[in-house]
Amino acid sequence: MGSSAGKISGSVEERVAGALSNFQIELPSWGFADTGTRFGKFAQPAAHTLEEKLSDAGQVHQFTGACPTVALHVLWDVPEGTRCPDVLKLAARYGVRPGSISPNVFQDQMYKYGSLSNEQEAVRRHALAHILDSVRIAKELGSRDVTPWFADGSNFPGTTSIRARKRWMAEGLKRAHDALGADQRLLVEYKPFEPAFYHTDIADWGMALELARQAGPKARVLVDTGHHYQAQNIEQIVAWLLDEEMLGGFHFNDRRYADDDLTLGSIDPYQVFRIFAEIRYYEWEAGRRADIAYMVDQSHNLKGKIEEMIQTVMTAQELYAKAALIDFESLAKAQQEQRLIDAENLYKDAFSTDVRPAVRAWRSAKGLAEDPLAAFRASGYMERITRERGGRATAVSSYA
Ligand code: PSV
Ligand code: MN
Repeated sequence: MGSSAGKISGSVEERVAGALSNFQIELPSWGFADTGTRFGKFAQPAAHTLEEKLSDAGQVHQFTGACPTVALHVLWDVPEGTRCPDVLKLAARYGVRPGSISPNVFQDQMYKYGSLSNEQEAVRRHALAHILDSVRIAKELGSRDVTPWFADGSNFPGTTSIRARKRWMAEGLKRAHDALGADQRLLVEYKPFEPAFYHTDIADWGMALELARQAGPKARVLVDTGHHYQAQNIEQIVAWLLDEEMLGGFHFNDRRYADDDLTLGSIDPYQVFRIFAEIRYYEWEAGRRADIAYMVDQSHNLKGKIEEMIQTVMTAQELYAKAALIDFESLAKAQQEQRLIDAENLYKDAFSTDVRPAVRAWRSAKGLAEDPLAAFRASGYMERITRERGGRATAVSSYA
């Protein structure tokens, strides 16, 4: 077990630098958009156009150096008639590239009772056509991952055939998979509830895994950290998917109750650390990097959207750096010898190490500002977009 490639050696600074140099995280375009809750929106100079979203995401990348790609949602960002070369040009102007591509098969009226799992063949066909179109868009944008998420499910017992829906979903995903280019991947996301509250067609990681396997060799599972029941052991799911070589990526966020989309690590940073620890442990054993797309899936209305993304990336970097400090050789030995306290303390020592000085040193060495948040605040960007976009932002003053 363990290869020389995976040996833990070097100072904290060196280990942190080694880990962070290989750690990139994708930003969601919708995290910069003018969103709120179903009770209303609070005005801030959010992005209204794709150009504004790319510009805001470009700021996060400029100051963190860790976010070169932006996840796009087809309906919101690349609607019919959009020319992909124009999107590429726009992204390049702001120093980023298109990342994963999400089809949207949940907003149109026709998807009231589902998309790929809908009882009506015509709706299934329409949803598949949109997903195939998304695969084409991904190809034209040079995007590797296609990341469909399905709101499919039902709200009341007995109202639909769960087994038939399972087969339709499997069939649709297989067709989508077969349209992928050689280097592309289909990442299957699961979610146990919302907007469907009785059953969801892809409710958990086991269903996603089975569907990904049936779809074909380019399909993997996408773990959105908010899409689990309370108290679920997410790092165990991660460990299983790694061991099955089926973990494709993450949608990161934190949660207190349900799919709250709170800032990563704001509620339970130790859980994020444990997830990263499982990944680093796997990589140490395998002697190679796991092929994982790290993505953020958060959209905020109270914190400033750009600042919140910078905070998220900084938090992810710190927690990833802490996990990189675990001495896996000693951990494996302690596990083998059943020295529980020693094993657990290896986690706790790494988690309690203040890695911020090492992270700052890494940023400095890369020519980045040591404190990306302060640097962004000093840049004048917020003042500029507040002037430019300010007039447009309108708070919703009442809710129904
Ligand atoms: C659904 O809750 C989800 O997590 C999916 O990933 C969507 O693409 C995303 O949120 C944005 O609505
Ligand atoms: Mn998600």
